[in-house]
Amino acid sequence: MAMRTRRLFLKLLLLLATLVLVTVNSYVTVTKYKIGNRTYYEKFEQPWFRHMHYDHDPVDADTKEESAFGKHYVPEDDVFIAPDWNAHELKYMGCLNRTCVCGYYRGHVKNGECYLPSGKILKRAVRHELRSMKDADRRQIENAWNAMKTSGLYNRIGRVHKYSGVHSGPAFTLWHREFLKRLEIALRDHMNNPDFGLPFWDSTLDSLLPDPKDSIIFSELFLGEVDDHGYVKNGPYHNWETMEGRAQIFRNFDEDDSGEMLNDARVDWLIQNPDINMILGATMPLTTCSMNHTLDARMLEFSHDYVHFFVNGDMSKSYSSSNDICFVYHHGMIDWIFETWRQNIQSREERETQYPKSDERCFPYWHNAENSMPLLHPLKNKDALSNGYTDFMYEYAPRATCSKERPDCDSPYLFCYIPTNEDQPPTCVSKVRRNGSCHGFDGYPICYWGECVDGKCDETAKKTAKDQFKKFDKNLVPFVM
Ligand SMILES: *[C@@H]1O[C@H](CO)[C@@H](O)[C@H](O)[C@H]1NC(C)=O
Ligand SMILES: *[C@@H]1O[C@H](CO)[C@@H](O)[C@H](O)[C@H]1NC(C)=O
Ligand SMILES: *[C@@H]1O[C@H](CO)[C@@H](O)[C@H](O)[C@H]1NC(C)=O
Ligand SMILES: *[C@@H]1O[C@H](CO)[C@@H](O)[C@H](O)[C@H]1NC(C)=O
Ligand SMILES: [Cu+2]
Repeated sequence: MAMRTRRLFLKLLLLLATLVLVTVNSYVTVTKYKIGNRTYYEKFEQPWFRHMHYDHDPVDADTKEESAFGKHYVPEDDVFIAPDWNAHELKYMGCLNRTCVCGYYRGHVKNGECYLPSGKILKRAVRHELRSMKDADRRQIENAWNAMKTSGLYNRIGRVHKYSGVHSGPAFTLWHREFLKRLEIALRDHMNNPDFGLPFWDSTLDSLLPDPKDSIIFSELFLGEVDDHGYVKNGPYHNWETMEGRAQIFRNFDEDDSGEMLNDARVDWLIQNPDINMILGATMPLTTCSMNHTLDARMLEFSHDYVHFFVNGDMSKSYSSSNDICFVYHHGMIDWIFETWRQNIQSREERETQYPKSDERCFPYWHNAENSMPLLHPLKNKDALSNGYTDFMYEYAPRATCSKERPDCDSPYLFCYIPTNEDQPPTCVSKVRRNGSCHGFDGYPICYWGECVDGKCDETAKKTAKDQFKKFDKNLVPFVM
């Protein structure tokens, strides 16, 4: 009898563990079918997607011309302002090492080092996740962006993406790598301490939240909140005039069901993937392509798309996405995935040579290794495979991690989530903003302000002693433009 009770108890425990696992570490997507007069539901449990996705199909070869075969669309009523670099920028923006770029900062080269006018030596820029930087350091970067916005430099560089960003194929990752490198060169020139590089937004930190748009990342401390119409109403990027002259950035959460954050399952799948096509493969192949890879919905470019769809608004279209700082920070994360994959899978030599084969039946010539990157002269697509980017120009700070023994993510904006299932490692998760959903995380310090009451972060509720891991930043003052 005692034995039976024990077994039952163990069974119950197992069931409970499974339930928790299902709610937090995997998603159930449902497809509805109508056959005859009846409705059927097909349920699919997996760790990759919150929502079902439309199929990514090859492009019909007959529509090659009308589909523009991968070129991105600009609305007909767009008022064209020609993008370009000035003479000073043209001289330095293509640089892949620090002695080359030194003149951009009006420094001088001595013994192979670049000495800045301040006397400091130019180092590799360190790129941090937004929530893993000190507030004062992030402030400095926000001020630099705002100076670039005010002077028109940000929008001028934004137009380089608007009119010539390359998408839907092998050059996508490389074109954006080079674009971010240039934006970072300009950004560092506007900072007192140029040791910091372009920060990035690791949306896997938001993926486990019951409602990722309630993450602290969308509070006035980071990317800003939106008003009832979707216009960014506070934070460092408040009143950011778009390239088209609108007074604010526009975000339209919940507009597109395909939208979702990156998550660990997807990122792990990518950074360990032996198939180069999952990272650099054609995402819009023609039907005439003798496909050597499936159009897996987890391919890097597709995975990247869903975050654009999640934020939506300006982020939903390639011609307008550079209006939103989310674009810059999200692409920083895409570049982190690319770099981590390079380090995990390729040798130094392979990193600079492996590239999907040119084939007109698969993707247009502008994706070929030998093609010049539009508006990123003098570089060709294959030049962006160079080890110079991360040997000399920038590096990534390690990701925030935590463990049972050290349940701390070294940030007041993150907490350590410890799954009850022993198979699942503890992981850092973003805190939630005011009135955001904290459902399912009882006992965790999930609310940045206040307490989790009835599944919502209540700013007026008092903190309790159980918030043992919470660190307060007393010097934090809300950003005021
Ligand atoms: C489906 O429903 C319609 C309307 O109720 C009915 O006329 C039809 O016979 C039904 N068809 C089948 C296959 O049951
Ligand atoms: C730095 O870049 C310049 C310009 O591309 C190149 O001529 C030079 O050889 C590079 N130096 C190093 C150390 O790679
Ligand atoms: C696919 O593989 C075939 C046979 O190995 C090759 O001829 C073709 O070029 C490959 N296509 C692509 C797009 O890599
Ligand atoms: C949070 O919700 C309460 C109650 O609905 C409301 O009074 C308050 O204005 C909200 N706060 C914010 C910052 O939205
Ligand atoms: Cu783009």
